[in-house]
Amino acid sequence: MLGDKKVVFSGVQPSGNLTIGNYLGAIKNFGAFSEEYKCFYCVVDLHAITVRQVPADLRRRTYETLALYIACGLDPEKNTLFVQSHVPAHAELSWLLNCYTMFGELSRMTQFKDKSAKHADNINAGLFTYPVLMAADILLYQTDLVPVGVDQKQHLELARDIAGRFNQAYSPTFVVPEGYIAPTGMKIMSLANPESKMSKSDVNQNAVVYILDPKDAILKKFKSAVTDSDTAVRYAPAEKPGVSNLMTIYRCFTGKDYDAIEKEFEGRGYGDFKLACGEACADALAPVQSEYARLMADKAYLEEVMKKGAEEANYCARKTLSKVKKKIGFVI
Ligand code: AQP
Repeated sequence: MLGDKKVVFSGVQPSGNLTIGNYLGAIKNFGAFSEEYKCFYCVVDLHAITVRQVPADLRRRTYETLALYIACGLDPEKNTLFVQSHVPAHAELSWLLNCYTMFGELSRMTQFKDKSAKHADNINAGLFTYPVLMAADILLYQTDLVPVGVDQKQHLELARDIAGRFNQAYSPTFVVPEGYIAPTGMKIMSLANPESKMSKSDVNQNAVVYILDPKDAILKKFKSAVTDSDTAVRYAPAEKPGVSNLMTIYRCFTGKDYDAIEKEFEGRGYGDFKLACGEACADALAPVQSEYARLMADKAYLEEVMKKGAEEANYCARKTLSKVKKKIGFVI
């Protein structure tokens, strides 16, 4: 709680161009909390460097991610929007929490296993302790609710365990956060390989629809999406993962449920269905894209938002950090 409001925290890494997975699984749902909760939405640049980044790209994407937050409906007057590295308490608390996190716990994290396999030449310690930094992000703001995609559920569980362990070792210090997984977005899968998550760092551009893709690229990507040799538009994730993934995307963009979608495309082939998916996606993203273009032309405004956000976030974060240091026994 902060004042009389419960707290929401979430973040997105500026590690690539944001995808419709990031949009449907996370950002699109953030705005719904702004009235009822005190919301902190962070551009998590410290997390992004667990994978090697080109400096100029990282800097540009930090602005882009912030602009996308706003373009997707997050009003900086109602939400604290900030950049993680502008609030030193994240890195500091992360070190402290490292000492309350077990090696075995981190070894079990599936994201670590996946990313180590993907980046075998750079399995750095940051990749391993990533979930501890994520726990610090969340716990610093005494967060009640964390809206994330289902892929982050395991990290969130760990954050809860770390909070509980610290509270038990000393006395209640952290709110133990709950996750909020959007009922529709869940996990958007790659268009080229529906068995794996759609990821912004995927090297196959056709597998991923970016929020900023122009309409013709969106239509083309949906047209070439992997389906199956059947022709029926039917929701059956195990049997028809490609079509089911497209149905989830169509459902998220149109609000229609799976039964309605099956009826709508009964007796029609995949071609019609894929075109409808592409159209629905492009139509929904068009207003986000034009607002984004307007914001990116006003860098001074984005810098103002970052500065104000960092001040608000620093104020709250420092309070928690000094409480933690006292409990541990540091002279402060
Ligand atoms: N495919 C997805 N479906 C649903 N939700 C997703 N999210 C990411 N991909 C999907 C959610 O987006 C938020 C921000 O993710 P992130 O930037 O912190 O990192 P990530 O989960 O590792 O996302 P990516 O796109 O896969 O990035 P890279 O390729 O850099 O690793 C999170 O809430 C996440 O759940």
